[in-house]
Amino acid sequence: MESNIFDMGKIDIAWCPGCGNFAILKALKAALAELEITPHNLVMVSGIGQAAKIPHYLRANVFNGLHGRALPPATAIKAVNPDLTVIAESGDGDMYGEGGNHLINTMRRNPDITNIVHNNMVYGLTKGQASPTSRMGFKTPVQVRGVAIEPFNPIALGIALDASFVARAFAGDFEQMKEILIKAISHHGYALVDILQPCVSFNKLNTYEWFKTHTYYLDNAHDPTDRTAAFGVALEENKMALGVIYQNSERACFETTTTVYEDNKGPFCNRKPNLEKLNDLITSKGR
Ligand SMILES: Cc1ncc(C[n+]2csc(CCOP(=O)(O)OP(=O)(O)O)c2C)c(N)n1
Ligand code: SF4
Ligand SMILES: [Mg+2]
Repeated sequence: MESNIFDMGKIDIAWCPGCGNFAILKALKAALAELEITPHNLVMVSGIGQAAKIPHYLRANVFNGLHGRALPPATAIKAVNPDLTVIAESGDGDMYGEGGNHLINTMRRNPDITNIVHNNMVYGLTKGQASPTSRMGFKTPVQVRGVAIEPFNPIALGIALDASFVARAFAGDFEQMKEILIKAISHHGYALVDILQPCVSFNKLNTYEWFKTHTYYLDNAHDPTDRTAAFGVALEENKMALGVIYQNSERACFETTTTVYEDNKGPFCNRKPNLEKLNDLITSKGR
């Protein structure tokens, strides 16, 4: 097998054989290597879940946060050291359910981070409850009569909030997934990549075959800078579009608009703490 600078050597991976997470991990490592990013310059941030274990399976700096709370530390890490490549990666339950409020406000804030979501339409780690993206009618040990509400649409949400990069990929297509990840990581601003990922143990509805027959690739006729057209694509019902659906490269990033970089462009993490100011804050004199 071809070696990759992000390989961890012989490690135990706690995913089921056949899980779509393996292909996502491989595609991410290949994309990072092609972009010539180095492990010491990469920070992987995640929450809790099967997908959220991914930072433990590649060589990089890791911040493993609370359930649903990957985006705030990812935003902060990038803000204090804009030279780093920061990837926030978790599952659909973690990012779209528990972390939904952070998702909304991170899209609005537009930090220069990549947000990869393993969308298996189920809670995998906790053994098969419905997630926000579970399809109507999906039966689980908790939703015994089937899910009764429409699934959450992360692509439509991203376009509605003018998230600066919104894409969808499929874990069953390695090459396309890698290409989409390369574009997302290269994008300057917040980039959402929703990856359709089969969970072979707890989702017997949304299988590799189901995803294949319910998706199609956007062709060159689609202009990702056309927000209205992108919104139309996001709302399509029969098949889900794969590829870069929306991109707005005009939006300023959080790191460039935050006041700490107004007069001094050097990374915040390299500055000496202003102890006098800090003391004033603590003693309330600075209020
Ligand atoms: C505050 C809190 N609530 C609930 C849980 C239990 N819990 C752990 S992972 C998880 C869902 C994970 O689902 P998803 O993000 O889709 O990841 P997957 O396992 O499917 O990859 C839940 C509900 C928790 N750890 N913390
Ligand atoms: S439970 Fe599902 S998501 Fe978790 S490792 Fe197994 S197949 Fe993958
Ligand atoms: Mg999930």
